[in-house]
Amino acid sequence: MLPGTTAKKTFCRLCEVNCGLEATLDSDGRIAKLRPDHDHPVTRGFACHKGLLALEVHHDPDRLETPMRRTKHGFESAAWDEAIDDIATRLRAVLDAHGPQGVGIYMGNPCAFNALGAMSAGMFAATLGIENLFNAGTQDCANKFAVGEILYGSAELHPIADIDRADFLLILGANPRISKTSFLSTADPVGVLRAARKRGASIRFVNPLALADMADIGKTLQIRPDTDAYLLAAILCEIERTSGLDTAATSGMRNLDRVRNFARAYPPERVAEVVGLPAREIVQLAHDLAEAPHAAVHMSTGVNMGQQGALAYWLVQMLSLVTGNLDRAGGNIFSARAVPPMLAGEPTPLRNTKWGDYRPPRGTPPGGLLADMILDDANPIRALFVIAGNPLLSIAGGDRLRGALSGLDLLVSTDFYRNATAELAHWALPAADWFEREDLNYFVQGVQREPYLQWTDSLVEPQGERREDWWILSRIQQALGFPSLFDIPGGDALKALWNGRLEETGHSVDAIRSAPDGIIVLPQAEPGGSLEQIATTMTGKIFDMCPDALLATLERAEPIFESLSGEASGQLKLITRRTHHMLNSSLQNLKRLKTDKGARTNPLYMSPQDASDRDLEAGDFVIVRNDHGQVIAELALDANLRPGVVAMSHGFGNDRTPGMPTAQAFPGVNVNALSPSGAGSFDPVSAMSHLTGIAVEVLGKMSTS
Ligand SMILES: Nc1nc2c(c(=O)[nH]1)N[C@H]1C(S)=C(S)[C@@H](COP(=O)(O)OP(=O)(O)OC[C@H]3O[C@@H](n4cnc5c(=O)[nH]c(N)nc54)[C@H](O)[C@@H]3O)O[C@H]1N2
Ligand SMILES: Nc1nc2c(c(=O)[nH]1)N[C@H]1C(S)=C(S)[C@@H](COP(=O)(O)OP(=O)(O)OC[C@H]3O[C@@H](n4cnc5c(=O)[nH]c(N)nc54)[C@H](O)[C@@H]3O)O[C@H]1N2
Ligand code: SF4
Ligand SMILES: [Mo]
Repeated sequence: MLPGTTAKKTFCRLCEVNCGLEATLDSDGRIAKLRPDHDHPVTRGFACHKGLLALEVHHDPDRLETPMRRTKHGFESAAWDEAIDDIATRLRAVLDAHGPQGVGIYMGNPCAFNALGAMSAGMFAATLGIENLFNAGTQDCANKFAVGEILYGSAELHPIADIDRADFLLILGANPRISKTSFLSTADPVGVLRAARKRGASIRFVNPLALADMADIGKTLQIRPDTDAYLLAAILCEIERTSGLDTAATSGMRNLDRVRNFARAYPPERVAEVVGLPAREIVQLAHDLAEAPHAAVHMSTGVNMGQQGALAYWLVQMLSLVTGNLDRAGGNIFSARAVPPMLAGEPTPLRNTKWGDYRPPRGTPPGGLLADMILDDANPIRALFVIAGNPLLSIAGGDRLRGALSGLDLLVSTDFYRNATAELAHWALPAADWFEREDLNYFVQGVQREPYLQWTDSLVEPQGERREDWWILSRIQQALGFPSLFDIPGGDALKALWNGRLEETGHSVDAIRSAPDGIIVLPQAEPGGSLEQIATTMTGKIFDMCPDALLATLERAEPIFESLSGEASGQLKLITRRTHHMLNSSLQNLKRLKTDKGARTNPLYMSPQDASDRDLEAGDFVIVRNDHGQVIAELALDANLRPGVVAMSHGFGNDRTPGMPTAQAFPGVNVNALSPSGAGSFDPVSAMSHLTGIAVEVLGKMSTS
């Protein structure tokens, strides 16, 4: 290390791996360098380029440094007092006219990696009585939250694939090389899978996109998009007809009949055409899974974002359970955790709304209703606080959502940048970043392959007038005359709030803060006994394999199956696609990620066969359209895509973001203009949006002119 410099340990908060990092501070106290923490007991020097580029976000001259107020002449810098006063005045007016129903909050994905920010947003909502608490989860994993609540009693309980001990691993809707997994936190997921393969485990991916760069790890079964629930049902059906479901593992459990009757409706021969896989491959998959000594299943966002993510996730639980792999080594296990799961209580009934019934998991309404709820005549949302999010690009709605957000009486964004959503805000408020605040890796508790707790200090003072999200929200609460986190005796809000959740497991903020490098490695939980414990907590009796609250999702399966069966054979389906070059919309302003042409925007990927059938070539501009909207995109070819499937990345569409000039120079298009919104756009049991497997039409641009 150079003289005058100091090294400080921290961890990445861009994705669920939370890689350990080491920052070097120069003699001025500025962060000069960021590198992987090679001494980290769990992540062991693993990190990706995105995590290291967080330093460029920290130093980016385009970052928000002061509160910015939108005026007729564009955005103008203002003092905090002025911002808070104006926000409080406008908010009070909305509360007076509409009550708390007139106010909404949207918590973006980075709230998952901001221990105090997330807590404070919840407290802000509770203090003001705000029920419209939207978050990125309904675009990501609300199906998992819902099934967790209904089956296991908590949105936070998710048995993870025990990769290290499994003999057979089924991985649906995940691309571990690009995204590094979700709801299964492990450093170097590709290396971990490769090690499993080397020791003899069989691995199968299920994905419309062949994961060719992981072909040595496992074969991809190239499923038709948005049909995974039927594949899973058919596997269950084959297991039922071969060996029955009434096994030692399910003995005495409630509602086995419901599971059996559901599975029987979807034999492999019946679903083969809809899922686009030969019946014999499905039968084989069922035998591989059922006959492996230890089999594990991991299902991720590619399935979550289909129309039936909750059904698919429930079926994953059932497959794991009936094959004796749930809560068992080498199967799916409840990982150890230092933050106990928040219990959901009895599943709430479906909420009846004019846009259809839904059950909000964790109280979250469907993101796909945001525009409708703002534009509603009877009970409109008139003020919206967007905390670390970019709903204009990340949720469905396109121009209609833009119009709705633009017409609000108050739109406030707290962010690092004036992103596409913040451009529409009355106030764009400058948030402190990862290096400018303390934090705790709370979100991944319970889904870590190697469980641990990590604390980070703030490494530097917030630059300029940047402030932590909790500070901003607390100032607004205070201005309205409500108690806030500023009132916590001793001023250590993080400690006061998180100690409350940690004490049950015998941990404390002080203990983590003073642990070497702020890390406490937790012993892995011994599998076994969890279902009995869950049943006791939930009903005091026996485990319910199919609680009533799931029936609404089971009932949708047949009508959706019929409509998929009836689709025209040439119907193109648009799926999601993440890339190495982006993290949702978060890194759009980094020049370094825009140097490679392939990374600059978001082309429409198509299989060479589909392109030649349509006389299209790479580089052509095409119109992609459907009933929801239309975008014009450059065509790129990808031979790994199943014919009939096209793919595009979200998080682009920065043509109107002067506050993010690099992003604006390479704007790309908002793929969510093509996603359904409003009534029918979400899964009622989970409020999860439908964002993959969307029917589209692709036209050569010239042909319409
Ligand atoms: N079509 C389609 N749509 C999708 C997806 C898809 O695959 N396809 N994926 C979905 C998924 S999985 C997700 S998670 C969502 C993401 O959706 P969102 O969370 O709405 O959006 P992000 O693009 O992640 O934007 C996060 C914003 O937070 C800012 N930020 C980062 N950290 C902080 C912080 O600590 N504090 C504050 N105040 N701001 C911060 C960033 O600058 C950025 O502007 O998008 C979803 N939308
Ligand atoms: N580089 C990068 N890393 C990221 C992110 C990012 O934007 N960029 N985002 C982070 C976030 S917020 C999240 S939630 C995680 C997500 O992490 P993952 O859930 O692992 O997500 P993806 O890598 O997008 O993998 C989804 C896969 O599903 C496939 N797919 C699409 N539709 C279907 C379908 O109908 N059925 C099946 N079986 N597969 C389908 C897609 O081809 C894709 O390969 O990634 C995180 N990490
Ligand atoms: S894998 Fe995720 S947590 Fe690790 S450095 Fe990359 S973005 Fe950060
Ligand atoms: Mo996500």
